[in-house]
Amino acid sequence: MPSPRKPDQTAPKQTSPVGVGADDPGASDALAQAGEFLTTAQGVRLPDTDHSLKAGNRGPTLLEDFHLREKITHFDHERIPERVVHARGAAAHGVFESYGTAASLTKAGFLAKGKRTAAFVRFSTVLGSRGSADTVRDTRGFAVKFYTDQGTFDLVGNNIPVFFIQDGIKFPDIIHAGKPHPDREIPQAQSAHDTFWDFVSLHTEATHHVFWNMSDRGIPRSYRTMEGFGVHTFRLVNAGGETSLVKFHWKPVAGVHSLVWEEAQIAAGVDPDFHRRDMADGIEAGAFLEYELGIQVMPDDGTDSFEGIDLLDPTKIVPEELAPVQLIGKLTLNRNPTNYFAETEQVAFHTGHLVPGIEATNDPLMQARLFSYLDTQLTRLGGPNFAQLPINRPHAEVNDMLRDGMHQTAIHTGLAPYHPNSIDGDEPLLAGKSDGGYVQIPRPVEGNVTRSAPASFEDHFSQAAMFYHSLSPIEQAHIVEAFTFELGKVYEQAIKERELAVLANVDADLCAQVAAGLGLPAPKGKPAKDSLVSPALSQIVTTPGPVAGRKVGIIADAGSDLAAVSQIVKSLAKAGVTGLVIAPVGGVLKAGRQSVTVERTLLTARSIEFDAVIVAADTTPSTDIKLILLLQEAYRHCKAIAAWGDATALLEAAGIPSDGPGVTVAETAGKPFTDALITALGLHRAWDRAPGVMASAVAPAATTTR
Ligand code: HDE
Repeated sequence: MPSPRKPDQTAPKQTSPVGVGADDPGASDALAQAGEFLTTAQGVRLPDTDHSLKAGNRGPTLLEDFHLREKITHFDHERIPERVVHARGAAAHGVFESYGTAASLTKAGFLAKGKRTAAFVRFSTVLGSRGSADTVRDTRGFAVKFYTDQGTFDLVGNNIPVFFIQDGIKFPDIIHAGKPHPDREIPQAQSAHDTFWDFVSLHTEATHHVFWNMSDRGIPRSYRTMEGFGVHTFRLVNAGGETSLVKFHWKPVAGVHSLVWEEAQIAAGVDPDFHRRDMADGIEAGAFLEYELGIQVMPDDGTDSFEGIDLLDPTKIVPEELAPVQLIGKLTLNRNPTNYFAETEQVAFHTGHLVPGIEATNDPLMQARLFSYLDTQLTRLGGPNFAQLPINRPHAEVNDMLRDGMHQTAIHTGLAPYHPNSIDGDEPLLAGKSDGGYVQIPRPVEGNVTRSAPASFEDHFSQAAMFYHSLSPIEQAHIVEAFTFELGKVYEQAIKERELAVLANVDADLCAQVAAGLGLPAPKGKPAKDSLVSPALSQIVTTPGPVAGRKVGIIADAGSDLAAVSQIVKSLAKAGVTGLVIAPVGGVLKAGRQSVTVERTLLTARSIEFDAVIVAADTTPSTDIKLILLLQEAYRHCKAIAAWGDATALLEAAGIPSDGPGVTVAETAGKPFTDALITALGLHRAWDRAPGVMASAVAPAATTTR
C-alpha cells in the first residue's frame, strides 16, 4: 500500500480561474480543486485509491467500500450526450477589440471604439462524432461567444457563407441524410455516400452549399486560415433607432488556405487531431489566431433584398464587389482552455443570445434556429441551468427570476421571484431603452398563415455558377475532382445521374468532366447564362501572405551542416514559423560544438505536418522509403521544398527537380535562402507544379474560365 503523502509534498494548487476570458476583470470563483490531499466528493481524505476494500487479501470486495462505489459510479456517468451536429470541436479563449467603425450603425456597446471584450470560440465539423477526424470534407462551425457588458452575444456561424436549406424545418432531413447510414453506421464524418447525394440531388436548393463543400473550403488548412460567416442577414439598430441589414464575416489575418485532398485524407489517419493540435500548439507558442470582424451593410428599406438578391434566403451571398466588407474589430485567440469538458464541451451557444443593437431578421432558417439552440441544451447539459456553468456565465450582471431546476447552483435570496411584487420592493427593476433594455425595433409583420416560400427562393443554381466561375482553374479542378470522388463512392446509379443533371444546370463543362470520371453520359441542362463573377471568392494568392504559425520540417542527421540548421530555425522563428528537425533517430545531433535537438524521426514525421520541407547540406544520402515518401508527398502537395549544398542530390533521388516550381536550392543557407523559403511559404502552395504532380481524377480536359 502506498504510504500517505507528507504534508510538505504538495502538488501545486490550481489557481487559474475557469471559464474566464482573457480580459475578464471579474475573476471567477470556480476553483475545482482545493487542499493538498485526495478526498472523496464529500471532502473526506483518502489513504488509498488503488485497492478496493476486500474481506482478506484474496477475498471478495465489500459493498461498504464507499470510495470504490463513488469512483466507479461517477466514472460511469462521465459522458454527456454529444452534440447532435457539430460534435467534434475545439476551442480557445480570446479577446475582441472593436475599431468603432460600426458604432454609427449599432448601439451594441461592445462595438464602441476601443472596447475590449472577452470571447470564447468553438470550431467544429458538422457530421462526425466527437472522436472523428478533423480534416474530413465538411462544413466547419465557427461559433463565437462575446461576453459583453450588456449580456452575452453569440455569433454562431460557419466557414461557408450559405446553407443547404432555406427553411429550418428541413434541418433534420439534411442532417439525417449526411449522417452515417442508419443500418451499419457507415461512413463516419463523410458526405461521400448514397443518402447525402440522394438528398442534395433531390433538393436542389442545397447546390450552392454543396459547391462550397466540394471546393477547397471543405478542407481548411487550419482554423487560423479559415474564414467565418454569420450566414443569415442580421438587423443592426443604432442609438437613434435607425436600422440597417448586415452580413457578418470573419477574415483571418493569416489568409484563407486549404489542404489538398490527399493531404486531408492522410491527416485523418495519421493525425485525426490535426486542426485542434495546430490551434493549441500555435497558441502555446504565442502564434495567436487572429481574425478581423467585418460587415456588409445593406439598406433596411423594407424589401429585405439588395441588388436583386433576397437577403432572407440563406442559400445566397451578397458578392463583396457589390457590398464591400467593412472591418469593425479584431478577435485574437490567445489562451487554450484549461479543461476540454468544462469549457469546450459544455459551452452552449444560442442564436438567440443577442444584445441591444443586434436583432434577428425573418430568414426562415434563422427563425428555426432561434428555437433549437435553447432546446438542445436541455438534453445535452441536463436541464435549464446551463447558463450557470462557468464557461456560459455572462460577464454582465445577471438578475433573472428563473428558479430551481436540475443542477441549480445559485443560492437565490429574496421571497418574490415574480413581477410585479411588493415584498422585494418590486425588484429586479425593468430596464427600458434608456437603461439598456433589449427593446426590439418595431417591424411590421403581415400576411396569411401559409406553408410556402417566396418566388425568389426558387433560384437554386445562379450563385453556385457564380462561385464556380469565380475560382481559378486549379480550384475548379479540385471541385471537379471532389464531385468525381464523392459520386464515385455512391452505389445507386440513379443518384449519380440525378446529381449530374444538377451539375448540368450549373456548368456544362464541369458536368462533362465529372460525367467522364464516372463513366456516364453528361446530361444537358440549362446552366445559368450570365452568372456574375466575384473574384473575392477565390483563395489563391499571387503575392506572399503572412507565415506566422506555419511549420517547416528540416531533414538532417549527425553529418549535416548543423550550424546552418540552427541558424535557419532561428530565422524561421523570427518570422513566427516553427522549424522542426527530422532525423533518422531521436535524440540530439552533435558535431563539434554544434548540437541540435531532433523533434521528429523518420518514423514519427509525415509530410502533412509541414508547410515546407528543407534538406540540410551534408545529410547522408539515403534510400529510406520514409524519407523519399516525405519528400515526394510534400512535393506532390505543392509545398515549398528547399535544399542547400549537396543535399540537392537527396531531392533528385526522390524525383524532385532542383529547378521545379517552388523548389529553392542554394550553395549556402544564408539569408537569401531563408528569404526565398519564407516567400514560398507565404504563397501557401506552388500551384504551377500542380499539373505535373497531382494525379487527376479524370482525363485532362479544359477547365472552365470566363
Ligand atoms: Fe446549428 N445546431 N442548426 N447551424 N450549429 C447546433 O446546437 C440547428 C445552422 C452551428 O460549437 C446544435 O448546441 C438547426 C446554421 C454551429 O457548440 C443544434 C438548424 C448554421 C454549431 C443546432 C441549424 C449552424 C451548431 C447542436 C436549422 C450556420 C455548433 C448542439 C434551423 C450559420 C456550436 C448545439 C458549438 C450547433 C441546430 C442550422 C451553425 C442541434 C435546427 C444555418 C457552428 O441546436
